[in-house]
Amino acid sequence: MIYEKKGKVIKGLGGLYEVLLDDGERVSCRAKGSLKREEEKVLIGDNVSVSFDDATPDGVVISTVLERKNALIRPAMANLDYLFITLAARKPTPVLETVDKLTAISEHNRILPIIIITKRDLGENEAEEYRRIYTSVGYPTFVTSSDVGCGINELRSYLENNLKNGATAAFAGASGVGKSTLMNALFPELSLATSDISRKIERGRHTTRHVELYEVFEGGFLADTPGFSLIDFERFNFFELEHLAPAFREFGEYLGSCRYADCAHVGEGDAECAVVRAVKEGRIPASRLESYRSIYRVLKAKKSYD
Ligand SMILES: Nc1nc2c(ncn2[C@@H]2O[C@H](COP(=O)(O)OP(=O)(O)OP(=O)(O)O)[C@@H](O)[C@H]2O)c(=O)[nH]1
Ligand SMILES: [Mg+2]
Ligand SMILES: [Zn+2]
Repeated sequence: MIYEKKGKVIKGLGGLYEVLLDDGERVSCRAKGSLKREEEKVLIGDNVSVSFDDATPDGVVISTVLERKNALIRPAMANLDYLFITLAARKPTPVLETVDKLTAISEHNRILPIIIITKRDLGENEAEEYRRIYTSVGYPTFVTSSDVGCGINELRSYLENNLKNGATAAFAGASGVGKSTLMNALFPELSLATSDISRKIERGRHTTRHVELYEVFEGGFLADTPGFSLIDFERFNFFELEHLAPAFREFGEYLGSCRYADCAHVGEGDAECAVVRAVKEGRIPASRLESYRSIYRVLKAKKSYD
């Protein structure tokens, strides 16, 4: 007998996927041939149909990927509602441009960015500086220390209130910022592997090596993901040049007010550019405009090649 069941892909390693079926059962299976090609590859977070064929021993396969809300390249996941963009107050020193690339990619994909600043115990001033930047942009921002246990309860309540009815979230950020450590502090039953930065270098840096979704609270999903150092706009097509300014939400109220309708906000004159003026008056963080300009340059150059 052949029959189908629906479920959600929660893990994938070496072509073997784990699917949490809607009836609560978990199955381990491969994807059918056409879903192995790069462009149609199954992603963690995908809602899928699994086909069961009782007549053959290997008769369980993912047969269809259901329509996606969104799909990200870094982390490679589908159907995200929230992205917990994680940076450390210190160790490693954050690259705000990477953080801002992640907020822009989230905005473009209609995923709500949430900023998490970890390791407050190592740099209170830095943590406050980053908190100011991202609260002024308008993102929910949490400052935590897994070492001394601060900020954990607030974050847990936020998750409890927002991660339900299948809502899906993922931690993303550089290797060593403490994503797995924080997930363990929030949900001790997960017991995820973590390791310090010097040991990471010995082991080839990354401790977490695959994306995995965990069911937390009632029907909410949260993923731990491997850290990355670079979000390469040159190599990957995250979005086009015209999508860039709208992905910086705090620019929004100024976008119609520049002197020239086609202003790209890359000049220095605050008489011409309302965004530059807002930065000079302290209404937009300078680091955000810098990140915007750096991504702009890459997307602009890419556009002139084609
Ligand atoms: N002082 C301090 N150290 C922390 C804190 N959170 C995590 N760490 C340490 O930071 C190191 C890296 O933590 P991990 O949780 O493995 O980092 P990760 O982001 O999951 O790294 P990858 O899996 O490689 O992406 C570990 O040595 C942790 O003990 C914190 O709040 N304060
Ligand atoms: Mg990890
Ligand atoms: Zn402008």
